[in-house]
Amino acid sequence: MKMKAKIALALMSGTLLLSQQAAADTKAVSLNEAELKEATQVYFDRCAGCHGMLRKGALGPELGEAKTKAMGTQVLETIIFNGTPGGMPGWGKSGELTKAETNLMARYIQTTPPPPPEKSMADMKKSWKVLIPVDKRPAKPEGGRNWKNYFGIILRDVGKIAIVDGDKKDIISVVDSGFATHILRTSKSGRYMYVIGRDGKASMIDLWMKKPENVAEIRTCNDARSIDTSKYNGPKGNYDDKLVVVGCYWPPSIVVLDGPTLEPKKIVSTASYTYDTGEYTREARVAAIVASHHDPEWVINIKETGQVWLYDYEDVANPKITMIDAERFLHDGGWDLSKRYFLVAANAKNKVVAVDTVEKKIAGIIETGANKPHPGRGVNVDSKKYGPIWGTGHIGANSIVFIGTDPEKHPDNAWKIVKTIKLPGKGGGNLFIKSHPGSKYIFADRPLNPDRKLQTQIYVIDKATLEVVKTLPMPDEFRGEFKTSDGSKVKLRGPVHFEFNADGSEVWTTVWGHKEIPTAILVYDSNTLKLKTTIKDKRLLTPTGKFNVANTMDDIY
Ligand code: DHE
Repeated sequence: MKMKAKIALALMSGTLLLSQQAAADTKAVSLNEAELKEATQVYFDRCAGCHGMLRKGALGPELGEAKTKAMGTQVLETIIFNGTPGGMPGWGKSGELTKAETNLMARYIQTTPPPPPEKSMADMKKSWKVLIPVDKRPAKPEGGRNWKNYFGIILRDVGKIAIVDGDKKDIISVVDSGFATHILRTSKSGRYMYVIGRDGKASMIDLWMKKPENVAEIRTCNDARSIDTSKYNGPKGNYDDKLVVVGCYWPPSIVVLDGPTLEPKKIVSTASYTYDTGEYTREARVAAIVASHHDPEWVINIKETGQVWLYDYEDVANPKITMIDAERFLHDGGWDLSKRYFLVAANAKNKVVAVDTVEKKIAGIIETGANKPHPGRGVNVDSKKYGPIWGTGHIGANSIVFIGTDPEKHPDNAWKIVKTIKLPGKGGGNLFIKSHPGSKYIFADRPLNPDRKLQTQIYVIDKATLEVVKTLPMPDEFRGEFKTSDGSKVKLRGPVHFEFNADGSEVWTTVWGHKEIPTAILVYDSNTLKLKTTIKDKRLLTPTGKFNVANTMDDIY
């Protein structure tokens, strides 16, 4: 079979299945010690998130040796370099991997994966540091700023967080965090920002300090994506600002920490059995976590086993866990408008699962009709026509779907798709969608679309009509080619992720970019859609997620 045809077949199949003829072309591959070391690190940094540490697949397809060997180095190289229409990034095209690194990775994934390291409570304790003890921290907010309108902005590739004043639009401080920092969440009071790095390093920033700084840090595991805090205050006790939970990819586990100091309190392994076929799954990773407002519980989504765990943290040493069978492979999601139902994407199955956190059972499982729903936290709209609805976009398709979320007053719409709209142009690439009660619009990005024009636009959806009414192009100054230190030329990836200021009058997005090229925060009026300000600074390197204190405290989206 010709190489082009083999690549087309691999792309079309989505699961990278190959013909026997392709298998006949394979040759044994081997890596020397230095190559193995480098490739293991690159795989961990770039590939394990989607394909799994043990390469059994989740958001991305499984990469078992039999399959990858059958595909051969050249096919794999082409896919790694250019990406796929199903949403795999083109690592070479974006300038993140060189041709040599692409070749190395194509060979590496044809070898047996090395066993990943384990981690114990003793390891964790060794890394725990209280940098500023509780009694040495400010007794009240310092600096006279409106700290509840601060934004924490992830500077992904440099492992830092920029704290930006949402009123004054200046960067107050830039704080170190973990490797390839992923997300942050605030404590219930908003005072602390809790940050998680992909290396499992959790850190906490005190926003009451004149110049916010880290006050404690700990390495909870080797690979993590989620963090949240306890947010229940009611008849069962006041847990505001008391506890923190980290969701680990490897070792697959839940780690509970003390809120004010990050002292480790409890580790619970999530390795378990798939909900449907009952297969033992060592790599049962923790995806999204949210804190319930109805009970002292976290909603914890176990990706590979397809279960949602309601983790009751009242007795920290002896937690109670309600295991709810849902769907594989759970990824990201958010609350409905009432904050009773949690909607999470089982993105490899093109489904959204709605969990009722009061009745502690599945409320509905909805087929989205499109490839790989990826809501971030999703978007909530109180629609005149449909009642409360929640929406998500897709990585592998241009559909945005809206689901009815009110079984009491709008039972005919509950847990059904009430409306599907299409983003203009072909292909998906959407990662995040967001709104706020203070805005008439919903904003959607599309940084993974292969088409340069579609990739660099913001899509504006009218909440009243649920139609795309406008596209906002990335400003011209970020559109050209930029030179990196090794002389190569890169194009900056388009706007990614949105967050609103506290009253919802502004929507902020960022030019994702490249780790050597400073980019910017774009601040739009969320109702007139005018670009109000471009916040530029040489420290703004790869800004990705943005989290406003007031909106994160109260889960507004
Ligand atoms: Fe994320 C949320 C996992 C790639 C930016 N991402 C999440 C959540 C999970 C997840 C499980 C939900 C956390 C929660 O709510 O508790 N992300 C993963 C991956 O496994 C994946 C696909 C591949 C990887 O290797 O990490 C991945 N994520 C990315 C990116 O490439 C993004 C765009 C930039 C980056 O950090 O590398 C990215 N993810 C984000 C952001 C959120 C997020 C900004 C939070 C969205 C919000 O509005 O709350």
